This record gives sequence, structure tokens and C-alpha cells, in this order.
Amino acid sequence: MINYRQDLGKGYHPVSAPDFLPISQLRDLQLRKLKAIVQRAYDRVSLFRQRLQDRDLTPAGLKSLDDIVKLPFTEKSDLRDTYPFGLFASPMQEIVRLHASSGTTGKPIVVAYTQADVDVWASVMARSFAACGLHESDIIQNAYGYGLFTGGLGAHYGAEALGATVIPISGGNTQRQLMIMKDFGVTAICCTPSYFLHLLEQGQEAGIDFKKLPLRAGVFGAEPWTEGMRHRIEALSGLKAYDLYGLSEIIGPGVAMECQCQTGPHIFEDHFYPEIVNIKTGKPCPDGVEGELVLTTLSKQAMPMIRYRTHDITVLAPETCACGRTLRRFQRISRRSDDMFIIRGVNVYPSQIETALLAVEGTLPHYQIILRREHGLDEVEVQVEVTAEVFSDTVGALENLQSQLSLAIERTVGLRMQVRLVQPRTIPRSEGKAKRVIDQRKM
Ligand code: DLL
Repeated sequence: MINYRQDLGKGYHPVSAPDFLPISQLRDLQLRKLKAIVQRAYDRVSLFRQRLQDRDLTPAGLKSLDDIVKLPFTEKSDLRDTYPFGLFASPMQEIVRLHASSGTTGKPIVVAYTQADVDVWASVMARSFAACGLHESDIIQNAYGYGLFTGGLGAHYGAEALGATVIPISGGNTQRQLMIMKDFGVTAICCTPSYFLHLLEQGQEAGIDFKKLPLRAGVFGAEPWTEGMRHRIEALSGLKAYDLYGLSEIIGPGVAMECQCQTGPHIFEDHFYPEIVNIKTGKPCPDGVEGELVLTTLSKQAMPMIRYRTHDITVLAPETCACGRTLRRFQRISRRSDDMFIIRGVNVYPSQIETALLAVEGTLPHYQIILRREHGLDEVEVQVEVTAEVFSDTVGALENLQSQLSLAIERTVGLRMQVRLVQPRTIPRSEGKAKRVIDQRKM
């Protein structure tokens, strides 16, 4: 494996220097920044100050990084309850940008940035691109949505900070995306993995062979996807698919990013302090044990987030990465604690179904899970697209595939589900985050 620190020509970009800070320096820096940000939140955010006072805590009580567990969690509901600006720690004249995330119910949550925050964001996104081997000569097609969603502008500023050429095409308008990708010699694309699949599919129809294009990297994120999906994407397109993670509350994209080893995203720990906690008890889990990712922003001025519960489930890798980065890594986030649905007493995550489906040949990576209530009983139907050749096969062959899929799901999930094979292009395509589960029980 290449040691990127020594091999300056291959993969190591100067913007990545903080990724390789010696551990002791990194921990010192984190503690210093943690103390400062907790003090800032205490001085400027009344909800946080009140919570500390209720627990007889003061920022001065924070002596080591381990003391972070004494601090209260912040929840998404805190952002909703203080809508729109109640958690801001900077006056409006210092805030240069607002973003918002729509969520599923009611009012959006609003997040704020000072100029310094925007600069940090650009730098972590530049480091994200550099981590997967991109540099000044790359032409990056940014198909994340521009607007209140953080994906578009986050990736845009990062690509510019790297010195790459960015094409701010935003999401949608697939035919134009394909034309530009081909004509402009695009070398990297940013979008959700599900939208990239759509681009691939449309490209194939238009006779574009992605493998013949200069496209070599996909910076994919904003939604859960599995290792099986990565393999499908890479095999179909010839590019390397990298996992980019982030969330609006913490900064947007650029909280963590995979390096060229592709073994899970490295957290930009000089700006975001990670913990893994037990989903039910909130107690810390040691490295290597699965739980909920909790993040503390160490730099954010406009809206510090202390111990923010992401609801994203993962595990921190106990071993260091072959790339030499000292930043900790987590396993790709394939599920959220609130994604889970319970069917006949069994907890099911969409990603388990994705893993099972993609392990079987003849399926296409497009599926949807429909939940229904029939005669008081919950039923699941998994609709999965199959290739045109398979679909025109004999009834016997289709039935065989159907039961193979049903069995694969049963083995992974522990529950038999009805599988329905559908023709290519039946399931709606998304331009942003894919909607995998349609819950008709609530309708
Ligand atoms: O999705 C920010 C982003 C934009 C990340 C572009 C990556 C690329 P939100 O809309 O606030 O922000 O949604 C955040 O999306 O808590 C995860 O559940 C999910 N998510 C984001 N990235 C990944 C990923 C953006 N790589 C929520 N893998 C997060 C799995 C992801 N889930």
C-alpha cells in the first residue's frame, strides 16, 4: 500500500496536511478547541447554558477530552424547538449564510455560518476531494443540488478551494448532465449514488460508454448506500466510488470522507469530534462497537453543536488506515436509527434489503420497499427491477429468481418478504436523496 506522506506525487495533496497530524498534537488541538467552543456556546446560547446550569456544570470543568461525556446531548428537536435562529451564537451581522434542511415534518431546521465557518467548510471539502486523489487539474461536475440544501454550495466552495475546475450544474436535467460530462472531459462527479445510477442508465440509453470517458472518481453521499451498491456502480461505470459524509447541523458535506483505500470515511477530527454511543442508553461505546454517531463541532462559530445526536449508526474503526492518516474512520453509514421499521416484531433496515438484493445476479440496483397494513397485519413488498433480458425470460425463470431473492432477504433480515420483480425503469428515479421506503400504513 502506498504511504501517501512519502509519495508526494501520488495522492498526497498539500491541503491534506492536517489529515496526518501526529495523534498527540491532534488530541491537544481538539481539547483546546473543545474548551473554547463549549465556552462560546455557554456564553451565547441560552438553551445550552441552561442545560449546563441544571447539571451544575461549567465550561471550566472540562479538563480532558473524556470529560465530554458529562455534557448534555443536542437533538434535532432542539433545532426545531428554537426555530429559526434560537441556537445561533453569532449576531446576524456576522452571519454570512443560512442553509436549511427540509426534514420530513413541519418546519425546516435552519443552520448558520460566519465567514470563518464558510472557510472551514471549504477547507474540509477541499481535503475531501484531495483524499480521493483529486487535484487542480480535475474537472468536477457538481450535481448536488444548489440552494438551501448544503450539498451543492458545500462541494462547490471545496472544489474551488482545491483549485479544481467546478461545473455548478446542480441536480436534475439529466440529458444536459450527460452532454456536459462528455463534452467537457469531466474527471469527477459529485451527486447522490442513486442519481449517479440514473445518469448511468440514461447514458447507456444514449449510447455513452462511461468507461471510455475520462471520469475517474465519484464523490457520493447524502444518503445511505451499501458496499454492494459501490461494486455495482464501479463495475458499470469504471470510476472509483468514494463515500462522502456530512449533515447540515454539523456543517454540510465534508464532515468525513474516504481516502483511496476506500475503507470508510475519515472524520476531519480537527473540526468535528466524534463519539459513538449506545442508541438506547446514550452511554459511550468503545471503538469497534456499533452505536450512534455523536458529533461536536470544534470550530463552528455561528452555530456550535455540542454532542449532536446524528441518528446515524456506525462503528469507529479500531485500527489505523493504510493511507497513514491519523484521522479516525467509521464504517460506511448504511442505516439511521429512525430509518428502521418493525415488521412482525423484527427490526428491519432498508440497507439490509439492499445488501441482499444486490448479492443476487439479474437484479438492477433500483428497488423500493412498500409497507402496507392488510387486515391489521403489516406486510412488506419489495419491488426490484430486473434486467430486460431477465424480465422477458420464462415464467419459471422469473419465479426462480423471485424465490432466490426472497430467500436472500430472509437470510439477511430473518423475515420472509414478498418480492415483486418489475420491469426496468418502473421505480421512480431521484435527482437527490432516494426514497426507498413507501409507508402506506400511515395513509
Ligand atoms: O446530506 C449533506 C451532504 C451533502 C452529505 C452531500 C454528503 C454529500 P442533510 O441533508 O442534512 O445533509 O442530511 C444528513 O444524510 O445524517 C445521514 O443520515 C445522511 N447521509 C449524508 N451523507 C451520507 C453518507 C447532507 N455518505 C443526513 N452515507 C445524515 C450515508 C449519509 N448517509
